[in-house]
Amino acid sequence: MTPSLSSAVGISNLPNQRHKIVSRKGTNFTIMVVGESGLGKTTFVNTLFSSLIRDYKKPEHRIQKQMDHTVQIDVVRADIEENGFKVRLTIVDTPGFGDFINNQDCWVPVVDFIDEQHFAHVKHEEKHDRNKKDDLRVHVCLYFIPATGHTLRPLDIEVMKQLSSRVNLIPVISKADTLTPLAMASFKDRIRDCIAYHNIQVYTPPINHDDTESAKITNDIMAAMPYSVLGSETDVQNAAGETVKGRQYLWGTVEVENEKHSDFVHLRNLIIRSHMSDLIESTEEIHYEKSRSLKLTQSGKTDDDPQVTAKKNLETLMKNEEESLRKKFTEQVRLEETRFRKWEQRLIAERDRLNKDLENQHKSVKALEEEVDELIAKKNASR
Ligand SMILES: Nc1nc2c(ncn2[C@@H]2O[C@H](COP(=O)(O)OP(=O)(O)OP(=O)(O)O)[C@@H](O)[C@H]2O)c(=O)[nH]1
Ligand SMILES: [Mg+2]
Repeated sequence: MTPSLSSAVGISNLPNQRHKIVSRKGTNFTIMVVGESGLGKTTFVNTLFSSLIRDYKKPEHRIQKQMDHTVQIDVVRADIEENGFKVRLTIVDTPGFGDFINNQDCWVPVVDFIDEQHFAHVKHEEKHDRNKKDDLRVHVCLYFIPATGHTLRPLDIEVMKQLSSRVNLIPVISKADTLTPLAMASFKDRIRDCIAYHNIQVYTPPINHDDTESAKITNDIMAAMPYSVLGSETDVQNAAGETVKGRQYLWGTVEVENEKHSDFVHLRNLIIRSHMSDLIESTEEIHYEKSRSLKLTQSGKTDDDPQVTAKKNLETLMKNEEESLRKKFTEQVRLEETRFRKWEQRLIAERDRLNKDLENQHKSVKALEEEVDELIAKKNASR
């Protein structure tokens, strides 16, 4: 099944994406937020967590970060589990830069963190230590762009370039409520042009041309990039009188999960639902492989080393096995879905038939009643 962009987030859908061997041990998924100070990164982290774990049965799994100026790289986690599938969701919240007169190299601690996680994993793989718990390789990095309405600043371009060579990068526009829809649309256009001009490699989902529906979803995802986001930890009343997370203004209310107000829901679906699996795979296959080769070169080994070749062959074998398992599972889900749809259709047809029968019975009862009334009237008249 191809997940629709607007469909609600359901943790129970995670197994559809990453259901392989990890199902027993669980899978790690790490998101990182980066950007200038005060753009709402920490607020966004809290908003995302509360929207994901809202109805979660175990209150201890609710994790809330203290709101304040973030001064060091902070890690927030939540273990999400449903139907036996575990996802260890981690968000790496970084201190905002831009507070200093000279912001040159402000991105160094952030990219160092990403590199260190990759290198630590190479080391741990070399030791065949499969029980290492703290795998913090970043699968997706959200870069917060201030909603200036102009275009990317040289600092944004520099940081995004540095990040995109190491990690799946998704640019987001912070505080969507501070721009009008028209200003937001042209701001997005200018950012897209700037990204293309500077050849910044932002995350692009793979397009499956054989599946027109999923190709359309992917195109829609790319058309909405960079995503505008909203953060709020406050409950407000929307126009329909419902209590929602949002921000209240004199002129009205902006709602975090209203698709007309920001791309929050689209972005959440993309990273947590529809493309989590691809973000994990591309991190392993592209970014981690790059770091691994670099580490090998640094340690004087090459990919031709017999030990390295044997390990690579084993990895390829395991990857292929995982891939075939994944395909088998997806196919099974698809068949079950089709079976369910058919059953649902039969049920609807049966309901319609019964309704029709009921209607006909109702009509004949009515006709009989009228006949009885007529007969009574005639009888009374003949008296
Ligand atoms: N208008 C508006 N304000 C927001 C939004 N998100 C966060 N804020 C406000 O922006 C301020 C800064 O938010 P933080 O989440 O601390 O920002 P940060 O990016 O984590 O800042 P640093 O930790 O210094 O890097 C707070 O007063 C938030 O209430 C938003 O979507 N719209
Ligand atoms: Mg912060």
